[in-house]
Amino acid sequence: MAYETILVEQRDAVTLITLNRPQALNALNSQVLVDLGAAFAAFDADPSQHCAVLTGSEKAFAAGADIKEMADKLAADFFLEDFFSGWQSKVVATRKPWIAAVAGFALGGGCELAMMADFIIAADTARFGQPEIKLAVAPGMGGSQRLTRAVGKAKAMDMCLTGRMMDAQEAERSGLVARIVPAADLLDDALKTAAAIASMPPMAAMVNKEMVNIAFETGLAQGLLTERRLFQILSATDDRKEGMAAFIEKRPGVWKGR
Ligand code: CO8
Repeated sequence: MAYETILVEQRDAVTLITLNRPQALNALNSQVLVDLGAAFAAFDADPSQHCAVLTGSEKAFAAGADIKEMADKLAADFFLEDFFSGWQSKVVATRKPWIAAVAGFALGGGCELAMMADFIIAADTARFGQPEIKLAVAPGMGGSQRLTRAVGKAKAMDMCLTGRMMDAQEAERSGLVARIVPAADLLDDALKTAAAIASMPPMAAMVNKEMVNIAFETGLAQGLLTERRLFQILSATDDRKEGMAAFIEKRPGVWKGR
């Protein structure tokens, strides 16, 4: 399928999605959401695909929501369109694991999109920020919530109230990114990591993702109960039997995906 604002390719079991609006530093307009929604839905539905990588360019993962598209909208437009809600239903709703590989600017909606990923691998050139306050607005795609959960109140307040950028080292120290790699190795490293995830039993990968996400949605007792129930469900899969047999027989497992 051809997309207007992104490039999509399959590398074995890994889907690579590249934001492709270089003239606007990959600013996220409505078409990007339409394209990403379709690409993530196709990825989720394709039984040959088990992990995805979302990346941008060397200069910018994404420099934010598209300010030019939003500038003339009225409050009623934002409200009636329930503007930004599609990011939750079309991107965050992806059930299979995916990684954001971030180089350069990840600002505003760009930082928020990266935080929708299961984790972020950052190039040493990556810079994260929520500069919306400088436009007299505030994050609208999850920044105030996901950034606060990732880096804590002090740093999140610092970022949102000053609009300053955080470099890759600070982002790793603060828990926003999983690891930093040299910019030249970013894509290779992210694709290798995705291939490693894609080689795992697929249902187990989806359940592990769901379990970790539940930690952000519920209290400890309910989270622990849900974890046990999901663990018990996984134990009924053919892959669980195969995984344990393969370990005992000292051979790699062969997964059915169920
Ligand atoms: N939206 C639209 N276009 C953009 C955006 C953006 N977020 N960011 C950059 N561009 C465009 C520039 O306008 C420029 O286009 P042109 O060549 O036609 O003038 C092109 O991309 C290249 O950008 P620069 O020339 O500015 O490149 P620099 O290297 O000089 O600077 C920066 C790079 C620092 C990243 C700079 O472009 C910048 O500050 N961008 C905006 C960052 C930002 O504020 N992001 C947050 C956006 S707001 C948001 O995400 C959510 C809520 C918004 C609600 C608004 C309601 C009205």
